[in-house]
Amino acid sequence: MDSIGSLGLQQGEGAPSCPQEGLPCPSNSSEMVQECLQQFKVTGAQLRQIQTSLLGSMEQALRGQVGPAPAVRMLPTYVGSTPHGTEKGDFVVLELGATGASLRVLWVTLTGIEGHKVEPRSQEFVIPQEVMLGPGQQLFDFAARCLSEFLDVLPVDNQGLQLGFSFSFPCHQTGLDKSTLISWTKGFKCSDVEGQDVVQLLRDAIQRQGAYSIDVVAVVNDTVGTMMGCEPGVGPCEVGLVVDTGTNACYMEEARHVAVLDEDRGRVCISIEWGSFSDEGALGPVQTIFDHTLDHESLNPGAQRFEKMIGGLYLGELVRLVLVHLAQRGVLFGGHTSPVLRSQGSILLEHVAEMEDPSAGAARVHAVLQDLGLNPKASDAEWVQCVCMAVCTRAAQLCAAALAAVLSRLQHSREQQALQIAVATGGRVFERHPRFLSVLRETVMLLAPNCDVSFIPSVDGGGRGVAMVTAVAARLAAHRRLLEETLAPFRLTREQLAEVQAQMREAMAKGLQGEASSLRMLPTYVRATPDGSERGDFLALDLGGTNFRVLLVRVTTGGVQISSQIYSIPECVAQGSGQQLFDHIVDCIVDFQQKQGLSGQSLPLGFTFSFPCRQMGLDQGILLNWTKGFNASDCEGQDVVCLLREAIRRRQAVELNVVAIVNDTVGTMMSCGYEDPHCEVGLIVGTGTNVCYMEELRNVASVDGDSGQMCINTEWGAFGDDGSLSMLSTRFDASVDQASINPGKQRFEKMISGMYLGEIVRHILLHLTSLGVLFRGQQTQRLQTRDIFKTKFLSEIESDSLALRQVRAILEDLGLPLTSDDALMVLEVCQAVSQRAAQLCGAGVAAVVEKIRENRGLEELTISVGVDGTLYKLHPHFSSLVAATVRELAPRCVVTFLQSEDGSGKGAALVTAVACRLAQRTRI
Ligand code: 0WK
Ligand code: BGC
Ligand code: BGC
Repeated sequence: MDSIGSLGLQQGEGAPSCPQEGLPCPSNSSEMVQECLQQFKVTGAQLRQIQTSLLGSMEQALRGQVGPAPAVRMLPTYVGSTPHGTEKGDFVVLELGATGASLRVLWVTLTGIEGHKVEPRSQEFVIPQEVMLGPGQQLFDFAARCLSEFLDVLPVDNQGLQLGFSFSFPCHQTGLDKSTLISWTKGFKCSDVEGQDVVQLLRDAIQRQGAYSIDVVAVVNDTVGTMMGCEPGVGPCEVGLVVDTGTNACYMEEARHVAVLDEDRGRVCISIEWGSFSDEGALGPVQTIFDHTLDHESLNPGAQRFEKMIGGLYLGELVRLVLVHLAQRGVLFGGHTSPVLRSQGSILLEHVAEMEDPSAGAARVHAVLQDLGLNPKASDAEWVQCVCMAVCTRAAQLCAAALAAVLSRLQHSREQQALQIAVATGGRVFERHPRFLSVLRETVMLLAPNCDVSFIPSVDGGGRGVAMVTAVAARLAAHRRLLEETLAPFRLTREQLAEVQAQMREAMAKGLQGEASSLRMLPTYVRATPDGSERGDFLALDLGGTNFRVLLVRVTTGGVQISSQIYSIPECVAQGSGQQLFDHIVDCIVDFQQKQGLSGQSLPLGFTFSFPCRQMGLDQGILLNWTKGFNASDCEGQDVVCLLREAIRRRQAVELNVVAIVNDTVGTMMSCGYEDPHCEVGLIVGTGTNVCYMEELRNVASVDGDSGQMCINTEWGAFGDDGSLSMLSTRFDASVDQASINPGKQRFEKMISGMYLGEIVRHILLHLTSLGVLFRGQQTQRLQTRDIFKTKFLSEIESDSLALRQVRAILEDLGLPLTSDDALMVLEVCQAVSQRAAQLCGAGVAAVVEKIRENRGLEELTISVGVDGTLYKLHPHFSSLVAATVRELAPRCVVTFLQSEDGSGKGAALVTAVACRLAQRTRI
């Protein structure tokens, strides 16, 4: 096996008779050459050690573990799939860095038809040394000038051009069009670029150039362009290997193995950046004095050590250093060197390719050495050819060891013993060094025997591949624009929220004065919050939220004990007859009494009835209209306390003393007020939404009296039913409203509460699917099903602890075939909808607390708001967004939000307790 070293030196036709171990050779000069050539021999064991060590570094970097920096970077490229072949369009491609001191501009037309190719047009521009080493702005301005020069000769518009930027240096990518340069390599060292987003630098330069409006939609590493440029018929290639001035490879890794990505499905292309591999243990033994000298004199000493043994920028230099070494010891060229030979970088890749090419023959080598100012003897030419072959063979073998590490990684990540894989190759070392690929192939076969590898030369250096990625990026960018356009109306400005606050204040004032207003500002006849002197056992009903509850509330000196039972209100009952509904309620009460051993007892009962009621007293409430999916007949316009009492009467042998009817906002305020006397506002954000607060009686036109306060149920759910919110209403709000059982009603509620947010999201997803932005444009039956997208999904999807993968799981349960980009977009839709809801709610609360502050003529108001409702309680960000909006719009109010623990049933009981205490006092 250890004979691998010699493999590279096969005695091909015209190959010089480079000395082999043990073969007879002329005097000590050949020993000295041999000793030099020996240094470039790499054993099988050494190659395996490099393979293993590189694999170890790759896996360490994938795990993203802390600890000593892994030798290779393993950079995600945001390319998640190999080309579909459906990509189409005209693209400009700018290649910088792949081929050293030159950049290339291409015009690539993708037809989107398999096998139908349009030859790209391209032009190469030499980059002056001072530009490669000068200020970054100069380099990008140079690139922008080349772009214009190239486009000037093409019959193209100067508008709306889409560009793919192939930037062949190590970069941290945070998106297909966002990439920060980590460090320069390969003879580049421009200032003010490392740590910068190179896409932005190019955009700025194109802007400065001003000749063309070019949209830079993607930045791609050259290895990725090479892999993506693989002929679909042959591929898909899942490894891209470049050996040009520098060297690197990329490959398709299972996304779940890339720790920095929170993805568990699909694959992602990783740029390995193996040029920086420098494990002393593995590389040390194969590095020669020439490698150390080369590194020491390079632009980036200590960096890119592996690349400096393989990349085309360095092969010539290695040969030069060996020749200088041998010449200075009198072994070559009669001990003479030349100024050219002594000058760094004078032997180029082309020189080595020519001299090493077995078919070139001694004469050609002679000519090249003469161009270098040398006067070589025939034997010199042979030795020089041997040196070239030794340097290149080692480069190919080292490259093979690295590639074998990638193949082992693919076997691991795909749990495949036998791997069949296509590797796209690109770069002038492949194009110019015919033996490079053959040595590489043979060495790979020995280091990775279970891998059947086909090497596919990239047709145009990856330009087409970059265009493919650009096409995908352009599609994603277009989708992102459509997503932003769709969500823009949901992104409310401070001015818009302040306008809602002002409109709400105006509507409150009008409502209190009994003028036409979308806010009914209903007096609740609750004049005070609890003072702690309440006592007794009370029954409470809680109707109108997600659950119907019957509660027994014991108010003692030791506090309040509650036992309750949840009962369902089937839709057919909620939308049946009023009699049926109230009979159902009484059935539940009776069931509860039996379970609690209360049968036959007539406890005072407080009825939390979470619908708009005009009250004429604590125990009288005329239902104005149903909301939230309730629609029982013969109730609107009726006193619901009477309806309950009638139902009780219908159910003989039941004694119940209905003392109070309260709205759930009032119940919540009272419930929290029992703990915190500052609590003078009750807020519900659940199935529906609403707020109540303690208003100065002098401001309540419909109730006599000027002193003291009364709790007002604003019924803000109906805010905007007069059209005052139309400026904020979107087409999706209109769709939800039209499909609701109360179109035109509860417009504010339909933008905020749990019954509607899921539907708004569903309508947006349908719209985005129809635009082809989501789910590849495939409308699914499920997504067209009303209420299929529950509001609780928003809370789940937006929870920080939920990775995208779980978002995907929720959506897949809905039968939605989605990509990771889809999952991300659905998350953004949910965020936009819930953020608007929370901000509108915050603007409403700001209006209420500011009203209270002004009522009391206070500079600053400290107040608490009792809150209940599933959406407010379960959504991960809703409550903080509401609080932030209130702070923004009511800076002179210090507002504490108290989440109600016991629901409004307790509040209803406390209201009943107060009523009973007051009734008792009047009786005494
Ligand atoms: C729990 C309260 C109840 C209120 C409900 C609102 O006890 O009175 O109606 O919160 O939240 P939802 O259940 O509609 O989410
Ligand atoms: C760069 C890589 C690039 C390789 C081949 C290296 O110097 O760091 O990003 O892919 O050269 O061009
Ligand atoms: C009702 C209010 C109730 C709110 C919260 C709205 O639909 O009109 O009375 O407070 O929902 O449950």
